[in-house]
Formats: sequence, C-alpha cells, structure tokens
Amino acid sequence: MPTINIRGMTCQHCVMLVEETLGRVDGVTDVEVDLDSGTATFSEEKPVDMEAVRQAVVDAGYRVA
Ligand SMILES: [Cu+2]
Repeated sequence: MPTINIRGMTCQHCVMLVEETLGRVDGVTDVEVDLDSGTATFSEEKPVDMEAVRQAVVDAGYRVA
C-alpha cells in the first residue's frame, strides 16, 4: 500500500480535503490520511501515477515531503 508524507495539514478539514483530492486520482481507492503523522495511505485498484498523486496534493494546497 503506497504511503506518502504530506506537509501543511493542520486540522481535520485538511484531512478531509486531502482524502477527497487523492480519491479523485485515477486508480486510487481507500484513502486514509493521518493528521498526527502527516501521512496518507491508499490502495491501488490499478497502477497509480505517483506524479498525478503528488500534483493532486500540490493543487489542494499541500506539499509532498
Ligand atoms: Cu486544516
């Protein structure tokens, strides 16, 4: 299960936004974001373009560490 580190999340709203954003990336499913550790994990229902994941995070206003 891919795990990415995300910088810039400060509250539960950020968590929801990132979950929603990642969930829209092609192939991404079952997104779980943990605010305390600043990580997001997800399952791949087909191969996921990690650059698209990174870009989605950036577009939402956060950074991938
Ligand atoms: Cu927030």
